[in-house]
Amino acid sequence: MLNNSYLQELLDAEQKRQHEGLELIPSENYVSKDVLNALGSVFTNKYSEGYPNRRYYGGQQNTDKVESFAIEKAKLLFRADHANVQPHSGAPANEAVYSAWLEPGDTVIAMDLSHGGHLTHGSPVTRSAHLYNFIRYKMKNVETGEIDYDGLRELALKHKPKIILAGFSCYPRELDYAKFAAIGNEVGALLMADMAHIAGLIAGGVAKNPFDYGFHVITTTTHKTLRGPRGGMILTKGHVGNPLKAPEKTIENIPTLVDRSIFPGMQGGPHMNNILAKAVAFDEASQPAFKEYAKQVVSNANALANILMKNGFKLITNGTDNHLMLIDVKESLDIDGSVAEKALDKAGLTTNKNVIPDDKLPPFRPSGIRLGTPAVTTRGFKTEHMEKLATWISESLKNHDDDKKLDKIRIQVKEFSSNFPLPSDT
Ligand code: DSN
Repeated sequence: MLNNSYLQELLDAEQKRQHEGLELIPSENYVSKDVLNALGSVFTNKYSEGYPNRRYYGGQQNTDKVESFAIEKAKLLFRADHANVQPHSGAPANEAVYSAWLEPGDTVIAMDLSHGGHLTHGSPVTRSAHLYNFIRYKMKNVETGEIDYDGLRELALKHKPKIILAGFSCYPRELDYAKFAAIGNEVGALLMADMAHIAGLIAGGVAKNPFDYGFHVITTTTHKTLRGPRGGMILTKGHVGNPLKAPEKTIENIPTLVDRSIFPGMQGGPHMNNILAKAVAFDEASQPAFKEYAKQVVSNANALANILMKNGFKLITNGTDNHLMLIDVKESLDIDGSVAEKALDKAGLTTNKNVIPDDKLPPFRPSGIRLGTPAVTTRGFKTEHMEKLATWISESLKNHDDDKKLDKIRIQVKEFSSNFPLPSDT
């Protein structure tokens, strides 16, 4: 219990919200009790600037072992040569790679935000976009989700990017990494993949691993499908050189360049409680049960997408290959994503409004809502439960202005959810 009753009330209210509703935001998940315990552990008291066996503070006999454990587990999970587990989240992980490899003004080719890319892939509102020159590629066909690889190659030949970035935060299909790699190799670009959304699917063996196609760097968050604490990580090929000598900018030196870019380049002390929790989560993701989880996430998403489409909803790319889907609520029901998000919230179903490709509506009331299955799968939902979920989504959206109806659905959601405990309850 917290001493401050106001803060305890807020914590209780959030516990209740998470128990009684269903989390459908595809970038969220429910962590295990062990991950929560690690986050709330005394490692939060410790400063550990530097890396294992090269710290600027004493008392590192335990932190060094924890961080080394997390690094080795991450390398094994993703078939990486090197892992930096210190990034505080995904945005600093991406910035650290840019800063390790680029000079101001250099060019990066990345996916357009409205076609599924992320803010940190060059959205004009970010600091990186002021420092570097971002060029965007898009889908060629929004009905199938096929990326315009010919257009991407033309852009690469014309602009000679230093980085080609594959990755997304709202793209429901699998990328063709071999095509990215062929284009990147032709122009001598660093091949970087931002796998924040699908890291757990890669670890669980149900999504392709960009390293198998010649990529040099993967960035990710650790809290989405990977089901760890909020945080980031950079995985690389290459070899760690002399940490005291400024390395030349070669692909072989990427591990050293990245390490120096994170610390001391842009972060100070790593959050060791968080790194302990990452170590726990990577260990959990190495277990056979995690493979089953990852498989179930994808089967559930596929089932949910198909039922929603059968119920007349328009999905961007007409389905999904991964854990997420994007409903065009403007075309489906002539409402905007903000109205949809609010209605679903009232029914106890948490989603987020999202732009659709080349959206004509603004980001605060875009045409879509994004949803996914990582969290409900953690609670034990199987494909046979997707029909019920799809009916609630569909009924809530169709009755978005009927509070009585939404409240009825919320009670049904609450009753049903009570059969599916959070992992931290058990
Ligand atoms: N905010 C994350 C997401 O929801 O996809 C990306 O950073």
